[in-house]
Amino acid sequence: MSQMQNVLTEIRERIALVTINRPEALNALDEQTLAGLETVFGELKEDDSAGAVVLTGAGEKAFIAGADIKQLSSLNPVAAKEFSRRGQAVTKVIESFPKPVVAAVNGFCLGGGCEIALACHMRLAGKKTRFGLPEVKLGLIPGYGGTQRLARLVGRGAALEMMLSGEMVSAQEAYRIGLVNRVVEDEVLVEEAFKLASSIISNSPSAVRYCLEAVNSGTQMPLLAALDMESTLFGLCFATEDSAEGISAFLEKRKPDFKGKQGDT
Ligand code: CO8
Repeated sequence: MSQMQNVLTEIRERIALVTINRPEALNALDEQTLAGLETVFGELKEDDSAGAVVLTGAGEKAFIAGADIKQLSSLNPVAAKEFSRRGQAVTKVIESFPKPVVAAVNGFCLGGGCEIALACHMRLAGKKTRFGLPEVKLGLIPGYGGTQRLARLVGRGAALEMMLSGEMVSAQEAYRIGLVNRVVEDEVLVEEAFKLASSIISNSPSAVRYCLEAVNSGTQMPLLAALDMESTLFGLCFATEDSAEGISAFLEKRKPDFKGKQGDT
């Protein structure tokens, strides 16, 4: 694994802990940090020693306090569009990652940081966490997918309230509107994210991958096409050793030993 100053990676118990590491700037996303995230996720995709990712921010104050506002100050409209596309590319890498990505959201989760959290597959928040899309206060709109992913996750009304007011919401409010899966004590946030990731990776890796694919691709399709894709993926499960093992283990009343390999068919 590459080790970068701004993005740290450590693999424990088959789970990669990826930490955004710019605590002095509340982990704001500058170009180097975005590139670091892209590199790390690229490497983890190919790394069989990690079956899931937990993403968090260094220090106690912030997950990510947004895009680096200093870097935004010099942009013209063309460069700003490119800047938005660059961040969107990173959110797409995370969203379409073939292994589960759990955000352990600690402290401020604002702007581009909230958009990175939205791209993760699941979000756990510490009690002190605060979410917000404050871009309107800077004369901007969210540009790393926030206008689209937040509305799809929590619905138009709640998403527009956050976006148009620019105000932060508490972890509890984020839970109420469906922005986070769960709120836990701040001290055990990463541990809880690991527990969730660990329970997921005890299941069939190929089935987990197909679930992610079905939900990620299917939610962008008309329902009938998405249902068709679900059937195709369901069929493909039967080309894996995992389905044979999972079904046999149930019938033989034992724990399955999943390998996550494709079968011959
Ligand atoms: N960018 C750069 N530096 C930051 C950022 C940021 N987003 N957030 C905090 N910092 C820095 C501060 O400048 C400060 O640095 P220094 O010590 O050198 O002055 C350090 O982090 C600590 O911050 P504060 O002293 O401000 O800490 P407070 O506890 O007083 O306040 C807040 C914490 C409330 C989080 C405050 O820092 C804040 O409001 N930050 C900005 C939040 C924000 O507006 N985020 C959205 C940014 S815009 C965005 O993300 C757009 C994404 C899409 C872009 C599309 C491309 C065009």
